[in-house]
Amino acid sequence: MREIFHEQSLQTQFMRSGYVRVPMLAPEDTANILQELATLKPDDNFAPQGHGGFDHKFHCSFLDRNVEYKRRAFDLIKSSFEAHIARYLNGYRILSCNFYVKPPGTGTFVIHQNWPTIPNINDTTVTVWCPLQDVVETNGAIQFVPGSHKILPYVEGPACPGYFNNFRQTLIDKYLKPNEMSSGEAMIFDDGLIHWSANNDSDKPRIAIQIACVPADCTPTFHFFDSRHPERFELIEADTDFYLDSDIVDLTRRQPHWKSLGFVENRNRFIDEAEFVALLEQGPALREKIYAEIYNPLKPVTADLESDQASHADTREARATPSESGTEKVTAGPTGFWSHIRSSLPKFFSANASR
Ligand SMILES: O=C(O)CCC(=O)C(=O)O
Ligand SMILES: [Fe+2]
Repeated sequence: MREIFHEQSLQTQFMRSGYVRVPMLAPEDTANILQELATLKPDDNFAPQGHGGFDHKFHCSFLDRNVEYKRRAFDLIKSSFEAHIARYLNGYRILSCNFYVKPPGTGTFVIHQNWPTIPNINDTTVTVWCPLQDVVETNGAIQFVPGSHKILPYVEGPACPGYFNNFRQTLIDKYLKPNEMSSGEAMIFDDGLIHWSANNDSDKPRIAIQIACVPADCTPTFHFFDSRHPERFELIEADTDFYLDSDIVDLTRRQPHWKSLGFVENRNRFIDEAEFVALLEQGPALREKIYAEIYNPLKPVTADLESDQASHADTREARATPSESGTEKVTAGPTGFWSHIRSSLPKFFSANASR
């Protein structure tokens, strides 16, 4: 079993609910970051209108198109948090860092799981989320479905909306719970946990920091979905620079310079509320198995990947050519998954998803 936290009580709590809340920044750290943030100049001026069909109404550093800004934001956040994170997490390193700013009166998120950032989706990557002012439900506190991590092998991504796509409003009405937090506190959560935040209905921007952390012994990867091969994901090496240099739109097309690390099966499928409730109930047992088995050093997780990579070696060259926009043949996978994707893609980052 992977020891995610130095402290056993945090590990136990995290494995059960998918998140822990911990003190992180001192007030002077927060003030210093806000001061530095005021000198940064993203292209969207912290009030985005969306681009390329992605209709986001919150600022996210990754989604901005000013690469110099993205690098400065990354350096500022990394240097401010690295030592604090090391106090809690055992053997994890920072992969990417973002400011998330919701201007007054807007910024509703789309409900999601974070994209996998390593090959094995049963292993644990985490997000550290730290607000720079107090947060409550009405100014965009982060909301979780407790215990929704590691209950279904699902890969979200720029072309793959959440497996709960058919009951999003129900999640908001019945399952998502807001977390009131003080400025400088942090949530450390499993990237598979279902999360969301509502509009910022206050008269001040809601500023938060998100830091994606990966086990230092894993190679970070992006799961690329190609509509011509809906049965699989291609694993693309994707370390820090990948997120700094790529635009969200780039990630929906195979880029010729990407380094392939092989393929994994696409097990994605949409479920309904009844199955979701059943999976939440079975969660502790499902996770016990995953936590216990998957890190067994006698059964290396790379074995499957290597054989999969070999069996697909003949098709690799064809895949390196990006497809023409809108001309790809739509292939219904075993679950009819791709047909759903086409209809929901433009809405993926919609600020209006729940309003
Ligand atoms: O800032 C927010 O409200 C959401 C952040 C988020 O989705 C994340 O930290 O992964
Ligand atoms: Fe997220």
